[in-house]
Amino acid sequence: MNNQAYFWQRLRRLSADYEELVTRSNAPEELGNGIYDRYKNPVLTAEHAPLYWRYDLNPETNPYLMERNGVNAAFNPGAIELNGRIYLVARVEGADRKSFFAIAESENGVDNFRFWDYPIAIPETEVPDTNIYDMRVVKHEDGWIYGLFCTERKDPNAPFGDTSSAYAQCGIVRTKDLKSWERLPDLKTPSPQQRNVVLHPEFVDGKYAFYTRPQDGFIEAGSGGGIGWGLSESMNPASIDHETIVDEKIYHTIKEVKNGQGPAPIKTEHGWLHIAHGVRNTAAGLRYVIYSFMTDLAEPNRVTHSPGGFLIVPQGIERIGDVSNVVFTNGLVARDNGEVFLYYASSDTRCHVAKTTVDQLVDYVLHTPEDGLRSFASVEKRSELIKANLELMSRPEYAFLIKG
Ligand code: M1P
Repeated sequence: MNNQAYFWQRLRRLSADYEELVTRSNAPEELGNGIYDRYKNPVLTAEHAPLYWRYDLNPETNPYLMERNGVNAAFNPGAIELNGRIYLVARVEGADRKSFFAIAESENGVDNFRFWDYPIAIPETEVPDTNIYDMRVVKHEDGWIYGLFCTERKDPNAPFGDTSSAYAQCGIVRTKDLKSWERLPDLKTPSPQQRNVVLHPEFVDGKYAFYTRPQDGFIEAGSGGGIGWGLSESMNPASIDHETIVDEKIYHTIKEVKNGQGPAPIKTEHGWLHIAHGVRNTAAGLRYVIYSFMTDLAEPNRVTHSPGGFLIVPQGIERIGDVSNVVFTNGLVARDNGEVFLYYASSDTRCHVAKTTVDQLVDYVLHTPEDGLRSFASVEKRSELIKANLELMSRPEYAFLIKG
């Protein structure tokens, strides 16, 4: 086969495979856990990146149709609903390890996500970002849509030869239409580094309110005690003078090493419903799970309910990827009809959706027991449940349930 024929045949095949992937319908897994339904297929993967992002499509300059600009992963998306359509602001990672943001759009929020033609060119500040990722997209009551993300730069104090020390801060952009983005100065806080910073959607005491994640180093939260909180007079520039801890990391829990706010919380009649990630250590490395808690409506920095354990834990294929044993969320859509699309990524590789409702999440958060922090307390709690259930199971309507 001559090169031209090879090129066109290969392009047709790639195009057919791509179309099959992006038009594939998705369905919830059967039964679920009563809290949410995971969907069978990931909603976004590296392969969802359009062919024209990855290949030079000119047979003269790329006769072998080589993938020279590969995409490694599509994960950790911010999410927003606008005019009934769902937009994910995904973290796309190129083969060169640089992450960037790109918008993928879907009508129903569970499948047929297609990237817009171009990724977002986030304007730089005076100190250019080396890497940007994990945007939390928030419709604020001031009328702007803000995007808060992690900006990573090489540590200027790294000794000669140290090519991996970095520092993380919170970058901020705003938009009205997801098309044109204005860069604002990075958030200033008293902490040496920041990641997982999220803007609260409403003013608190007339100020902008932030969930922060103070950390001593790039990876280690260190003395940064958990999900933090701070207020700023303005967004341009945004500056927090005093940081307090909302949800602390705790020994021998799912958030022992560190934790971080996920998307902006959902306002419910019972309080602000938060989805977050918690990290613990294992002999096989860090394990990231998703958990939830609720804070007071008038004081969004005061926890009122804190179910013990995880809400979402990596399962099956989710456990495997570039950074294995990770589920992470920074995007959800709570629709006016009460439905919630919770977007989460697995192992820093791909994005999934779990569908639930505000009612289900509220029920889960209000009525799931807290972590007793000791094995004895866990057994006590479980035994109470078993006792109550065994009593129920002596009733005729439970006769089909086999004991033991
Ligand atoms: O690799 C897992 C996650 O690690 C970071 O989260 P955290 O700051 O809580 O450790 C982030 O880089 C996140 O993007 C990544 O998914």
